[in-house]
Amino acid sequence: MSLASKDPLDGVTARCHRILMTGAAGNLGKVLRDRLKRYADVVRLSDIADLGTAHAQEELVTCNLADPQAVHALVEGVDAIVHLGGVSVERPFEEILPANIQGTYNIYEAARRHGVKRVVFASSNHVIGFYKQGDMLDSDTVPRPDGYYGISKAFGEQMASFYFDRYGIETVSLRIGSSFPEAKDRRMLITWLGYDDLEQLIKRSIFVPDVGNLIVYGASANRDRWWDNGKAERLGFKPVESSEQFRAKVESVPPLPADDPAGWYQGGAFVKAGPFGD
Ligand code: NAI
Ligand code: 15L
Repeated sequence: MSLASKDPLDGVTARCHRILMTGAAGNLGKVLRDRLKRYADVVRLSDIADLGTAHAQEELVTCNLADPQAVHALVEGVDAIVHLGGVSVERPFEEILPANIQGTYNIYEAARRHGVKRVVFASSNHVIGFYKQGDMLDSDTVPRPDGYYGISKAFGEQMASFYFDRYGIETVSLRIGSSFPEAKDRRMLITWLGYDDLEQLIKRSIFVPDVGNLIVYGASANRDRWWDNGKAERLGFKPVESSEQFRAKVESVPPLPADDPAGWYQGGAFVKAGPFGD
């Protein structure tokens, strides 16, 4: 095996004492709730919404990410943070601001004050949603957010950059495509991220040493791509799933009309959300 293909997790114990996952009551939080127990003695699960009852290895904390004191207490004693919490779709700025912008600042400040050295930030393809479908982008592509939600994720990526340069807190920002049980439309045949690949990305983002401040795309090994994910090689990420299994079903439905902007841009329908409150 050549040095270039050496897995960066070789010789690394992919297990720690306590991982915090925010947004644990959400769709991806539910998927990762059990899976994260493979990598930590204790998984601290947090959300503003109901988390049910605590099972083995779990600590449950109800917490509004917009509350700095609550987030400070939430982060105490953790080794790594998987930050999924926040508004996950396009919404008015007044909703995005506390959850995603104040909330992400609170997470980084709490990480700094408690000496937490690794954050995995759930960013989004909506950071680059106003690039045309078919444009080939990479991790260094200048953001073109498709709404307030995408702007909040670009802000989170910049938070990560600052907290690394200033305080040495390492972050992997995952520009997740579409992580659902199935690819539901033509766009998702390209943006889909299966749950096993999501788990692999999260695991590597927590444990691969010396990542610095890294931005990678979260997509499976789909047939067609808009993202050159070369930076993910730093993590040794090798997706094993593919959206091909959904192609026949997706393509049995007529495509979007040619004049629908949802079919022009990488962010799909997010580009035509809003304006709000007129
Ligand atoms: P989700 O909306 O199902 O989960 C988000 C969770 O955050 C919810 O349980 C919600 O209660 C919680 N939350 C919202 N505001 C909060 C606040 N102020 N304080 C505490 N918790 C709050 O979203 P999903 O699909 O699970 O996504 C998880 C993360 O991944 C999100 O950050 C999302 O933006 C990101 N992402 C997800 C993608 C996907 O395909 N599922 C694609 C790209 C990014
Ligand atoms: C996201 O960022 C959202 O959180 C998710 O619900 C999907 O809409 C996804 O992007 C997508 O673009 O498919």
